[in-house]
Amino acid sequence: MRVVVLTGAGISAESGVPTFRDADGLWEGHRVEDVATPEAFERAPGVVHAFYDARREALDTVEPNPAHHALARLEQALGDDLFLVTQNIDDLHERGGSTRVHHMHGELRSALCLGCDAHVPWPAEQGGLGDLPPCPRCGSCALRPDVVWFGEVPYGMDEILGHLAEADLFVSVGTSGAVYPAAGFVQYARAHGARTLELNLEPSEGSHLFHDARHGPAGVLVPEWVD
Ligand code: BJW
Repeated sequence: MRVVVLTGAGISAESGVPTFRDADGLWEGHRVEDVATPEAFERAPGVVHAFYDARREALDTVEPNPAHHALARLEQALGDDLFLVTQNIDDLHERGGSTRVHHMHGELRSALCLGCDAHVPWPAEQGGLGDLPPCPRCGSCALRPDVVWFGEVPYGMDEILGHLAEADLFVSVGTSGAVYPAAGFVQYARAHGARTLELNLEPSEGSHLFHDARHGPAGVLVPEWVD
């Protein structure tokens, strides 16, 4: 059985990583839609760097939860028949034991060079704007967070769509279904014959598009489903 699992911010919520659209959904008064754009980075790079610096630093204070560990067990059981794609830029899947994770919206611990397009590790011991060293590949002073902002194309779409088209089962965990193209994966997988299952705290915006849905905390629902 070929399985595609899509995860969103809700899977990391029980680890203490805030989601984007729960509670007031604001970061220091900003909506994510106002911070996570190339225009915001051009207009106010310091604000955008501060947003990502704070989240990167917070990574050291959080741990994977039973949902991340359960998906690592699923990888051990299914091998190459599991394709795990996450919208999250944290590293909790990897720290929970998953070895193949497709980060469609990028990664907090990675930097993207605007000079040569290289993906390089985020510089150690470096903080915000002005402290960033030049790109280790080309020497230009143009590193930015290696994340996918609104208006940019998520990473590896061809590979993702290929796996969705081949999937027997598509499972969506902890995502609001508010952001495309990830919000459209359920319809794409269904159109190609997959069974579809939502595991989310509450019905998402696209809940009605799934064959089956279970609602509750990911830390309970995912282990129940995997084991
Ligand atoms: C729990 C829980 C617990 C809580 N247990 N559950 C079609 C229609 C309309 C608009 C568009 C469209 N196509 C494109 C657009 C524009 C745009 C878009 O979608 N806009 C919307 C606002 C409408 N999309 C884009 O611009 C994308 N690019 C694009 O489409 O390029 C064109 C193209 C695509 C494909 C091929 C060719 C061309 C790019 C989108 C980039 C999104 N970037 C961000 C920031 C990433 C970096 C960062 O992290 O800062 O990604 S925005 C933010 O939202 C982040 C997230 O990954 C993403 C999704 O959020 P997520 O994960 O769903 O979190 P929440 O908070 O929304 O939901 C959490 C859920 O968990 C809730 O449901 C809770 O109930 C639940 N939950 N606790 C289980 N314990």
